[in-house]
Amino acid sequence: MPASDIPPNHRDDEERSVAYGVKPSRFVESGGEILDAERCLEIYRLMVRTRALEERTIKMSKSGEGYFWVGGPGEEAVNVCLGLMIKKGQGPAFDYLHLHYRNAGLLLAMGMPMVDHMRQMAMTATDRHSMGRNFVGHYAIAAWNVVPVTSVIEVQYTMAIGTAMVQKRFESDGVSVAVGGDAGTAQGDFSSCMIWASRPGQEVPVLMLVTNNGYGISTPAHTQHSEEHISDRATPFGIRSDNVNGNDPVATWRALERAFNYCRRSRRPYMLEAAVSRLHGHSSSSGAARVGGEPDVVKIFEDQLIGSGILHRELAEMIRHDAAEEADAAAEQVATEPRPLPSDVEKHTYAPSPVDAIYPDDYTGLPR
Ligand SMILES: Cc1ncc(C[n+]2csc(CCOP(=O)(O)OP(=O)(O)O)c2C)c(N)n1
Repeated sequence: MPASDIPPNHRDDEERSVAYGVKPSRFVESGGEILDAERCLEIYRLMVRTRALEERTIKMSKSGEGYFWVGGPGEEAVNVCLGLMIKKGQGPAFDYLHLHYRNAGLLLAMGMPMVDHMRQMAMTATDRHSMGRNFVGHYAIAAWNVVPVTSVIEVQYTMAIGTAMVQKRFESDGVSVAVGGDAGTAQGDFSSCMIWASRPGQEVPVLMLVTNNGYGISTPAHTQHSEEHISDRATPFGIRSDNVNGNDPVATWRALERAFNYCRRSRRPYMLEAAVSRLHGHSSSSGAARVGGEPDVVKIFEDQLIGSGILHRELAEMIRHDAAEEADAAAEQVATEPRPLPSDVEKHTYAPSPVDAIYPDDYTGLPR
């Protein structure tokens, strides 16, 4: 986009420039792309909040305040940009989300309060996603079309076909977004998704997003993949594809924007692969200690914004401080909340359904 097309923004920037004597840019240029300053600051703030949430939950896994940890430090840019683009709502007129277990930033960008994530981490009875029965990051929000996340990797790609078919049938502009890691793409569900999404004349609007962090638990991707990019696999299926540096929020925003525009308008599939870092290993099972040598997308973006005069170091510190306080307060809140009772174990296996003649209230599948 030429700089002249970028809407003038920026009373805030002007105020900052007076305060700090810096002449701010009205946009950030990176990876051959350009994004306006206001949007960059919004993305930055959400990335910082996501990182604070992830770091606090890692601490919970070590302190005994929570249990198993898995999450997405290093994937903040992809998640936040994606979350800000979602057409949020319930039913086929809106986007459906078929996620895996590293998407906290996406949900925060959509407006989820931190405490909703913390409750799952602490497995409290108040956890809105699973009532304390599932791992952290395994969201389920009917009102936002967030299809329950399962620990069984890759099945989300085949489920996305179903919701995309419904969206196409309803002639909406909704997109079914499926997100997963690189290793999982070796599974059949990923191929099934490509086949079903690209049937001639029956294509469906699935956005297949692959976050490639270079590992499947402890197996390095380069020992498993001979293709240069996973996204190259889309070509023989006639699926449009691209790959992007997920450590570059500006380039990531633009790549996602192109992907969404294509799926919304053409009602066809698109595959985007984002190269991301894995900053704390696979999960708490491998210790979740900070890994050295991986690029840190939050730090990279912060330096870019400071270099462009859009962000001042003191303001960055304030944003980080506020985010850490917010995460601490959420962790403190859930510490005193009730845990599930053993007597509840058979409840809530399926959602109550008035059309279920036998178990309209709470079908557990078990004899009463
Ligand atoms: C069907 C299935 N097979 C194996 C596993 C065990 N498992 C959990 S995470 C994981 C690695 C996934 O790696 P990748 O798809 O690259 O995603 P990442 O965790 O790196 O984001 C595996 C093999 C699983 N959960 N489900």
